[in-house]
Amino acid sequence: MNNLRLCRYLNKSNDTRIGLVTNENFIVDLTAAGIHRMDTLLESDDIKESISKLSGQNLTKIETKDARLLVPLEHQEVWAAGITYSRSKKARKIESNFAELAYERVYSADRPQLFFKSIPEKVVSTGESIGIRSDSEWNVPEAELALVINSSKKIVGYTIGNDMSSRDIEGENILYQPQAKIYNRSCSIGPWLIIGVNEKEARQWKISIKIKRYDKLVYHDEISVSQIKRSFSELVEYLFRSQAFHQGVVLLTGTGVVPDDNFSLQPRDKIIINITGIGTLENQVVQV
Ligand code: DO4
Ligand code: MG
Repeated sequence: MNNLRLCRYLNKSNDTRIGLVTNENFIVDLTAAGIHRMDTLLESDDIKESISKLSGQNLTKIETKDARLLVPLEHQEVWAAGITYSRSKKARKIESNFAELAYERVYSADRPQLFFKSIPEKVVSTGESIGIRSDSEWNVPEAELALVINSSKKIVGYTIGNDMSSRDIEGENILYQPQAKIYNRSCSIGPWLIIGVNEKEARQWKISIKIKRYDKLVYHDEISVSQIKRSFSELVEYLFRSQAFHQGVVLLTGTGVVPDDNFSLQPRDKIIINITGIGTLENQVVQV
């Protein structure tokens, strides 16, 4: 069985379903086959095996266009790692008034920077609006590979995350970072989870971002996941130190693509993030 693309979606009757996205633009309705929760499925010892057992059944398929993709999480908190790429370190040192040394040190320290990003209810899905703060003048997206981790600390899948940030607020004082990172619609995750890929394969993926303003491309860049300084297991090990995640957790792994210092998002900009091996996460900007 190839890698699996698992999603949560709303069907035409507005029911939330768990689905398997096929290559032919169909979604197989796994809820009809008895799978009601993504987080429960992610706890299973062998997710591929659990899904393949269902393939004998006559499962319902719907066309992707008839489904609205939801955030592929239910109860998982969202955390994020920072300064995991040298590009991110360089950008923070420039924006910062007096915290350059903190960024320099955390890049090479044993302990990574890990911070709480969002409760799952506040995350937006692909196709929904993503927010920029109304009290900030300098807002950027952060395109990041997201690790999907179950309660036993196992990386069971990957998805795409956007860790929106207000660079002027974070730059004014490092202690304002939670306000730069956590506000309404400050995080998007999706479009689905990829199951069955190991770290070595995921490190070969490329993350690319495009920002369109009135259909004109105003920014684009890309980076290889291999540029992440730390191993995934190292990040997960620190995240679970003295802390349990009974429902699992999602960890954004940091950004390696940062727009030029004179760039800020505007309402109605479209942010398109692609990770080869996963798919595309797309959101339009709204001021919140
Ligand atoms: O302290 C800065 C946050 C860093 C971050 O979010 C990133 O590198 O992606
Ligand atoms: Mg980030």
